[in-house]
Amino acid sequence: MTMKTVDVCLSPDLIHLYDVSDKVVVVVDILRATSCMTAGLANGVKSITPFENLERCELMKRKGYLIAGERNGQKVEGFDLGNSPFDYMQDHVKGEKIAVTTTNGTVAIERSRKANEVIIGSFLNITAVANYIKKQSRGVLIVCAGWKGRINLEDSLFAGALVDKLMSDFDLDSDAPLLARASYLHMEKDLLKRIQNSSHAKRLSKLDIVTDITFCLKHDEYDVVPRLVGNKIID
Ligand code: 3SL
Repeated sequence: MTMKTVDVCLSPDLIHLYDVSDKVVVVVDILRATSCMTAGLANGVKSITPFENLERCELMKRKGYLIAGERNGQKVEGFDLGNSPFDYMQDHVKGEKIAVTTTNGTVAIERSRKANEVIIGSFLNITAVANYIKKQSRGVLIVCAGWKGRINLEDSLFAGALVDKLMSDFDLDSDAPLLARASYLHMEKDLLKRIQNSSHAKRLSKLDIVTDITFCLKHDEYDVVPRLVGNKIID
């Protein structure tokens, strides 16, 4: 029997190198888009519709959606929510439909649309995601959102942590999973310190959102597995 495979795409700009049509794609943007989506759906948000384009996202307000958005880490003026997981955990968002646009996370989701299935990963739901993937018959590609086409530390480390959980059931499709896993195993003991040193954590620290970073690194807070169904991400 041929083993299923797992691979890691370290930037959405590299996704053209992969045939995702028969794959489960796990999109990850630890700081902070996919952590927000995980926390929101776990806390009762009805659905989350991702947009690459800010103006298209804004138009959803007229259709009764709450609109969430961030550019360069900062909340978009006039939007209902920013890109903090705590925005997605407020009482008034429960049962609501959210339309969201972010600098990298929603771009990575858009570019993964050709996949057989797209799911949303974060440290907050990593074990639930691993267990879900193990039950599927297809290979897996972990797509890291990175930063404007560049590779980042936190998404690569999540990819390594997920590869580590999948290794007994999956063959590795390239060297990227090996690289990501080795980095994760090297840094897992002091993840917060390591990630506080990353370029994006430094960017966010200037905005004084250290609490968000600490929260986004918590493992297994939730057991939801958000999935893209049509245009909506639902639990
Ligand atoms: O790029 C993104 O999608 C965001 O998650 C970035 S930020 O953490 O809100 O700055």
